[in-house]
Amino acid sequence: MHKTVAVKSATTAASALLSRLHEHGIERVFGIVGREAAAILFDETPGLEFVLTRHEFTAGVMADVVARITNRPQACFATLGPGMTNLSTGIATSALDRSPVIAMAAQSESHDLFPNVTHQCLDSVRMMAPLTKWCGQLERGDDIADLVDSAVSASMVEPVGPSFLSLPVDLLASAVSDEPKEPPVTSGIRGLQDPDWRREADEAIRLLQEAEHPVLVVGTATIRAEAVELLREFVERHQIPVITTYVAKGVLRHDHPMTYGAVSGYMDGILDFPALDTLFGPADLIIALGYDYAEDLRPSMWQHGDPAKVVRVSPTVNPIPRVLTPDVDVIVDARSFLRHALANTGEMRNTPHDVEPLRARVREFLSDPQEYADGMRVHQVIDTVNSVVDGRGTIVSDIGYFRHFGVLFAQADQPYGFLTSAGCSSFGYGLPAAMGAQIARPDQPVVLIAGDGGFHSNSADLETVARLGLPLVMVVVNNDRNGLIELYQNLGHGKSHDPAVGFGSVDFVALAKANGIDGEHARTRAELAQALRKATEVRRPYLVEVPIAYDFGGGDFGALDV
Ligand code: TP9
Ligand code: MG
Repeated sequence: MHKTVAVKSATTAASALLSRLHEHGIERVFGIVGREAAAILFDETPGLEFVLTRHEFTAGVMADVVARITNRPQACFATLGPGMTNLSTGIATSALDRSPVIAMAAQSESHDLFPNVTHQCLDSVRMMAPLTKWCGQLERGDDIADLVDSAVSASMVEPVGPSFLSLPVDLLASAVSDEPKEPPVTSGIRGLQDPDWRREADEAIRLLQEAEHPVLVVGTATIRAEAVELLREFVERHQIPVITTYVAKGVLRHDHPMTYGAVSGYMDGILDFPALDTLFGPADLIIALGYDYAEDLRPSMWQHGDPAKVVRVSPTVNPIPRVLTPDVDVIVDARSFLRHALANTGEMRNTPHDVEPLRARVREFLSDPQEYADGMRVHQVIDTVNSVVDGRGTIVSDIGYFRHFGVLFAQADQPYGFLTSAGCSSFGYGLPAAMGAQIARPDQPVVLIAGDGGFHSNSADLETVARLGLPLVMVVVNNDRNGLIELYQNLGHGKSHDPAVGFGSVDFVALAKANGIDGEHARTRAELAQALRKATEVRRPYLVEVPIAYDFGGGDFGALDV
């Protein structure tokens, strides 16, 4: 029998914390609670629910993706010590992938806070500081709302990223003033703005009007600046090709003539075709709009043909001038730049350069009708997923070799219609990212593509998918190995080493069923198309396992610099 504990009536720091988060528009806290449950129940604030996950990394990534899609901060929570360390890869993801996440972890009681000495006590502030935009610890219960405000403000400034708040358990339980607080000042995402940005922008416009083959290289800061409609108008008016980073796909419809695609350092190798040269060779001006090196579209990828002039448009200072030395540096958000450019760009003399040979190669590659005895090829899987999703929803990719096929071929017609972790690329990201996308877009199909390595590194949250009833379609491409790493073994050594990449086989359909999720195996295009159609119609979680194999030979992977 448990003792009945007297229920405290005063407002606690815990309830003040939750109500302040809610005042910032946060509706969910993703995470796992530990012994601080005695101080915080998470039912204190109507409109703010707790979403229990099986791993803290899952909680961090779910918060990241909901924040990314809604362009508003989201929250995740872990217990002290190991809960906090498990959460750290989720926090690293929102740091390198630029998402405004408010991460929190409990901490030992303030009178017993001796890192590396007290039970489960680690120096979480020192650990999280390098990963975060702002990092602090509650020292007086009454400060809680101010600390939440600081965490939110910092996270919403470009480069957008996570904040971390450490919460000693006794202070969480402490009584705080009942005095109503002023509501927080909320704002959208903001960044730097050079007082002279219009002069730089005018210089960029002058270069644009002189250019024959300008190209827009678009990163996700363009989406965060809510500049997608302006970008579409600008492209429509001036017929400028758009090339995107992995995650900025969808800023134009996939079938728009000016969509020249997302690029990856793997693309020449995958297509066995000089794709980067075709895309960038003729360009005489690159406008890197909302450009961010972390998104893995390296300037070296666009350095083909005669050197092009480069304009950088970003709400941050140029972080590594050695890597990117722009001719014109416009320090402002993409929305302000595009508005200015739409008002000031006159007659253009440009013609979009011809990429038809690349498009023909992609069409030929994707239509591959062959049935391979050792498993489908990933391009066949993506092509089949496209035919069912048809740009209507979100395709989410975990990390692995298959991810680069998704970057190149997955169709996306809305911002974040294709999601992957471009910056951090922790494998296991896919399942929680798909869960977050489904929560943010409840009425749209969400299809996850994950490899056996990444998926099984974080598959415990299948139960969470079932419990929350998220109607995800999960496609696991299974080759019983960490295929991408086998590719690198071959690139570096000319051979594979199985003990470092090979797994025993896992029946992922049985695994899904063990977690209350239906599924099936699909071995051909026809079987996969049928399974996907069924899965998108049932509106219940569904897992399809597809045996696959890779052909590593042939193509040129020189852009990877291995
Ligand atoms: N550990 C973490 C947390 N993240 C990463 N990215 C690694 C290790 C290194 N990457 S991408 C990958 C690894 C081990 C293997 C992916 O294997 P898979 O079966 O999920 O995909 P595939 O198709 O390449 O075999
Ligand atoms: Mg694999």
